[in-house]
Amino acid sequence: MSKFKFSVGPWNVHTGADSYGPETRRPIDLETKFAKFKELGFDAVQFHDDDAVPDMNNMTVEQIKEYARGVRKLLDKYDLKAEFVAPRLWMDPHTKDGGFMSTREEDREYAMWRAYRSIDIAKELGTDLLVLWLAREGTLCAESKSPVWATKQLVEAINKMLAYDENIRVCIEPKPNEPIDRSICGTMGHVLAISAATIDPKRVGGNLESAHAILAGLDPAHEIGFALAFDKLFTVHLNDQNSIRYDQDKSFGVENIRAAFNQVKVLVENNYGSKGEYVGLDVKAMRTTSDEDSYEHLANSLAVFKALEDKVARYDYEYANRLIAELKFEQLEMYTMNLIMGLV
Ligand code: XUL
Ligand code: MN
Repeated sequence: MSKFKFSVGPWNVHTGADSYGPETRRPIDLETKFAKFKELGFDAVQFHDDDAVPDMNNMTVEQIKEYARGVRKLLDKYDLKAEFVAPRLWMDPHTKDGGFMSTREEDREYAMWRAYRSIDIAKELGTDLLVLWLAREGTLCAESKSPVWATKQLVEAINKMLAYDENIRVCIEPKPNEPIDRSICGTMGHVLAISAATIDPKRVGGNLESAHAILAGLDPAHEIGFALAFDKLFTVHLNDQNSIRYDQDKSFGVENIRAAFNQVKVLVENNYGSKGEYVGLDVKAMRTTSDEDSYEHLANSLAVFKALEDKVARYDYEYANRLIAELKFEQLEMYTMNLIMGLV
């Protein structure tokens, strides 16, 4: 029995289309996904603004809120909570050059409109968490914008969100690149610096995604630990990634089981979840997966997480601490490996 609550987004069950190939699976409607999420043992759903309210660009503020109330009813029907809402700022013609950091004022205003509407939707869905994955906030051409100006634009945009709603918490999901070349806020360290510069730092934290940390050449468990040390880990996106290449969103633990073990270990040791935080998954099915197996990667990721949680529960801290005191790290490493391999 896990001590954690789990969440996932509707985009984690998708049609298999990628930049170089068309769809390989049939689309699945939101309610069917909710029912299956519940059956698999998830407690909450993560949303992009337009996952919740698909045609929001062509709706009034009141229509958007009304539609979101309908989604809340659907969540209630399956006894699911909403974990967060994230403005999807990377698919619109207005955000060709980014949103909050676009060099065009009208685009920045559009990005703020989506952020405000995301806050409205979050309130209707019953959550106080807004996630910002800053997809196109950076440069494709290094000279196209000043990194100083762009960083200040982000702080200003977050300040406006904090002022718009006194309860909203803003959670930045850092990623060093893709789809842009160089991002402005690429790691958890950047997130904490941005947080400190806002008008209400305690309401600004981070969402650490394993794959994004690996893309930055960093260790996910250490990035999680860094955020935890400052009370800034508002949520996580656990998954896996085969080194520094395109963002793969593989099932949790399938590339590097020891790194996955250490992510679970740092979460357990620091009582993550005690303030209501969810263990979020951001995993993608392989393109070759069939319609019938559309949810397999979610079930697998949950199974790996829970198995590693059991391993952490069995971790012999007395023995480990003795080895640490004597600097016997070869033995400590092998003890950990043996535990993971099921040999102790
Ligand atoms: C993209 C990514 C997003 C965010 C939500 O790399 O991780 O799915 O998690 O906007
Ligand atoms: Mn993510």
